Amino acid sequence: MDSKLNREIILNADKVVITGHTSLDGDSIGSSLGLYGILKKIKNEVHVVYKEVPPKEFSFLPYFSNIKVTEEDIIDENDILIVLDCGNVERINLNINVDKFRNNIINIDHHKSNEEYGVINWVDSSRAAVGEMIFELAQLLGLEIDENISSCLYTSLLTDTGSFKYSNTTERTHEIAGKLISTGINFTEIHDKIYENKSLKQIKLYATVIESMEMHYNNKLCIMEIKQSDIEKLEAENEDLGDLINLGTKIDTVEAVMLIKSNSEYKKVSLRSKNYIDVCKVAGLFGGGGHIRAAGFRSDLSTEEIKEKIINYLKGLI
Ligand SMILES: [Mn+2]
Repeated sequence: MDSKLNREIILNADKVVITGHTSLDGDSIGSSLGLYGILKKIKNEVHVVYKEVPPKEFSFLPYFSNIKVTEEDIIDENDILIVLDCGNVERINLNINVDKFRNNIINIDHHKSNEEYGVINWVDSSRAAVGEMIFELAQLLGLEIDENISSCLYTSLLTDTGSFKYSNTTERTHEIAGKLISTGINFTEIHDKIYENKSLKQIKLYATVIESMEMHYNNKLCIMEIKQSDIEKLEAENEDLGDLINLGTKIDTVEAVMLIKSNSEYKKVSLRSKNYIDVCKVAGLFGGGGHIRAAGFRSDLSTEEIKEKIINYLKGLI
């Protein structure tokens, strides 16, 4: 950790603004609110600010109602902006003139690709979640982690490790989780709020998608489709669509999954794989991209044309 990251730098600032990356997730928002609770113990002027409205699924978190949403550039000369879980300037969930205020930015992150855009850059890719780093920061500053802060940081650990199952989870992650639990948090409730909170519409969407499943190559390729008309019929919203693709990866024989969301103008296709298919390459066939195990693209081709191209490409590979 950078030794410049100390109590003085916090206390000397006029105000401390905390933000995360765009498309907020559990780590970004959990670590922001956790840090807010920690710094509030020594400073009045601490704010969590995003330009995007935070997802309401995290509204159970302590301090959630203190979040300020604004598109204005609210950083002044003697302020500090702490950016959490955000690898590059483009993803900062706040409008700020980075060139002008570079010396005000503290960048705390665990993405390997972090571009070190701050005056202090604490980047540690061995950390499962930024929530872990905020826990360490509290220790360093000698500030107590109470139950409210623990709920935030536990959410950050839980979501970025997929409930402590991804390979980024370490002994230290579990040690920190243990210390958070010892403050008395209701971890069962946190788990339920995050994972057992689907709306009825969302479950009905599952049914539609499961019904559309088409299997190829000895059940190794699963193709699913959801039409705009299905979504409208159920009066579902975009945020209800998030994890539909995981229905395919749950099948034991499946290696690759493709979910086609179609409306009258274009198709949006999401791709996932489990072990060996590089779906980023598949997306590349259509001008898209992403990661080896998760990728996507948009296309004006018909559903049949997209399917055919992908099925042909995977011949001999899957
Ligand atoms: Mn993260």
